[in-house]
Amino acid sequence: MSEKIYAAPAEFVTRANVSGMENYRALWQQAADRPEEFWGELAEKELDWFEKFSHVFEWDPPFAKWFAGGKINVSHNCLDRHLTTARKNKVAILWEGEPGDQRMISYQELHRLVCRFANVLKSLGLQTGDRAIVYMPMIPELPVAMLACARLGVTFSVVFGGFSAEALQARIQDLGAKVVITADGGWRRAKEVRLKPAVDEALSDCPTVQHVVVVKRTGSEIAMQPGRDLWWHDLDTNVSDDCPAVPLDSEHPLFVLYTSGTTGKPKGILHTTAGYLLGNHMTMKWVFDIKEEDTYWCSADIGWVTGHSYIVFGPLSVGTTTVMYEGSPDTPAYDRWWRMIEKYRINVLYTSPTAIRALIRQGDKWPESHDLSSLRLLGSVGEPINPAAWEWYHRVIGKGRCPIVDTWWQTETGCIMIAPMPGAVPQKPGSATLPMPGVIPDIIDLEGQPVGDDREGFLIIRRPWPSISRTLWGDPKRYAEQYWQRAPGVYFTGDAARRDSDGYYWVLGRVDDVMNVSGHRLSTMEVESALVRHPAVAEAAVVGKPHEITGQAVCAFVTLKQGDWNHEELGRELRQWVAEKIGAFARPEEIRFSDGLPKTRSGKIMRRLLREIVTSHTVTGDVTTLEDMNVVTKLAAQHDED
Ligand code: 7RM
Repeated sequence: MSEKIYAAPAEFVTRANVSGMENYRALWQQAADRPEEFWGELAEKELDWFEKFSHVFEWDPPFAKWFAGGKINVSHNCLDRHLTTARKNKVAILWEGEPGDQRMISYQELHRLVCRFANVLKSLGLQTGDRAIVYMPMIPELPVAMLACARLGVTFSVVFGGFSAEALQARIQDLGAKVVITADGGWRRAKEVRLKPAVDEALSDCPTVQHVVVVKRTGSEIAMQPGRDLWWHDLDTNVSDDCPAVPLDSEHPLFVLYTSGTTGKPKGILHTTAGYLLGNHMTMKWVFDIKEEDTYWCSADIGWVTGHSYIVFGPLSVGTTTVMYEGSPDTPAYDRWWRMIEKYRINVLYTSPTAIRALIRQGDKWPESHDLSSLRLLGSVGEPINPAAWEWYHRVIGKGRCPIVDTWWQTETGCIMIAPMPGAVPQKPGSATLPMPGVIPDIIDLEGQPVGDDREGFLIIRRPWPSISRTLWGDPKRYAEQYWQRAPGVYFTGDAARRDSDGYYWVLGRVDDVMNVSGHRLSTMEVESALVRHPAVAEAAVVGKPHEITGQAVCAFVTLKQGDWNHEELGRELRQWVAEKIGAFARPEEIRFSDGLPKTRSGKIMRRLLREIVTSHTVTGDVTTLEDMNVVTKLAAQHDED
């Protein structure tokens, strides 16, 4: 691991929402010592309530309740409360479509759009407690639909637009949705991603669905089933701009987000109202250090939790300008993002290691041909970021001026758990650093005992925090088993991690991303990290392959930067390289070059599939979260040729 420590420049620290380590420590300690007072005060001060809560926290393990007795509405907190301030005509959503169209929607205008669409939902018979599925491209109507549901207390589930009809159907059925909100299609890589045909296919067996509302985005030919399917723009012609937000219980179900678990059945992670909102609101201020004048961009897709929390609810709750981009970073060319940062003078950029590595692969000439001087803070999420990518991000994008917040969290945690407050906590590349106030992590072994500093183990969190997922939709038993029983009474994250002597957390990946070579525990990430430091390597994924002698052998899948490489020579060089960087025991037995790696739609490398390829030479497990099946087919076929 890198030994370098990066502190924020003095001018950043002076203006930061939290400045200096002492202030961070004081906040954290206060939350640890008196959690109810800490969260109770913040909830009252930072959120707008219709009725104050009577209890801050109730705990019937493993089921938590926060701010019971309170009445509140997320849509009101994201919109209405800004309308009496100077923010009313501030841009709330700054949207750019892939073809280059753009929309700048003020808080006032967004409020109007949300009220109108909430009235549309009402006219279709939706009421508090009903459920809606949202299956849309990255267009402004997507957050409008989410906020309209939240306004009425209609529990929604956003299904990422890249999911198939089959995956969509399973989610509609599990949620028992009354309405599906969709579009004809969206734009990605200059091609149409068609959505409505998948909805039609999914609805062949979804008796609960009464209506489908369709946004016209691409204008392509689609089928509309009379009576069932309705155009958004038709419904929008005859509704009022006025729709009061419904005062909802603090624990009212806000949304369900499905993630794939280890079994075939998707897990519906449930988030409720007040605690979820407070977690997002606070971390926007603490981690992204949001200032009134900021233009903030999270490049995730809203179909992923990062998009829910950090494109929609967190940013709008604090009243910032949130940028939203429909398409892919390479369309029309690899400088699309840098072009947007220059054009809109974006100040904060939040993206993923996988995106960073893909951009590194294209060379520095793309970012270097744009003025990125508006940037003041960078963020990373989704995977451990390897120090080489961190350093590139810091140097080439941040010009050495911008702190990087490496944010560790999960769909289940609702908001950022471990990350630096950038004006307070110096960064070490590859470490998510220190926990947020109210978060008490630890690292334990198989027996549940803390392992102490510098030792690997399971990352757990000792106490519930406001934005923790409340249950799995329709399956409280599975919730208890998966998260609270592996180590009794504490939240089990499923990640491996270690803590160094400064208390910094180094998340190593999912628990099973660990190899055992000749008795040496070796994280796949450590080897990957070494590989991507080699100038020829763009990305690497490492898995353990069964080996008669060493138990497991290291097998590395590698994609290369542009160039003319001799694979045989380079393979030898890379094996030697890893042996030098880590030790001879880590030397990969095999290096396989490929054009791509199997990834989830949110960009996480699916090592599980690679493990299957190297052990059984086929893939039989759940592949519904895979972004591009071709990558796997090619990798499996490549083996047959060997
Ligand atoms: C936000 C999100 C959660 C899993 C988590 C980790 C991994 C996410 C980081 C990270 C190291 C990070 N939600 N992960 N962020 N690992 N450093 N900064 O990604 O539910 O989709 O995934 O992602 O393994 O458990 S998620």
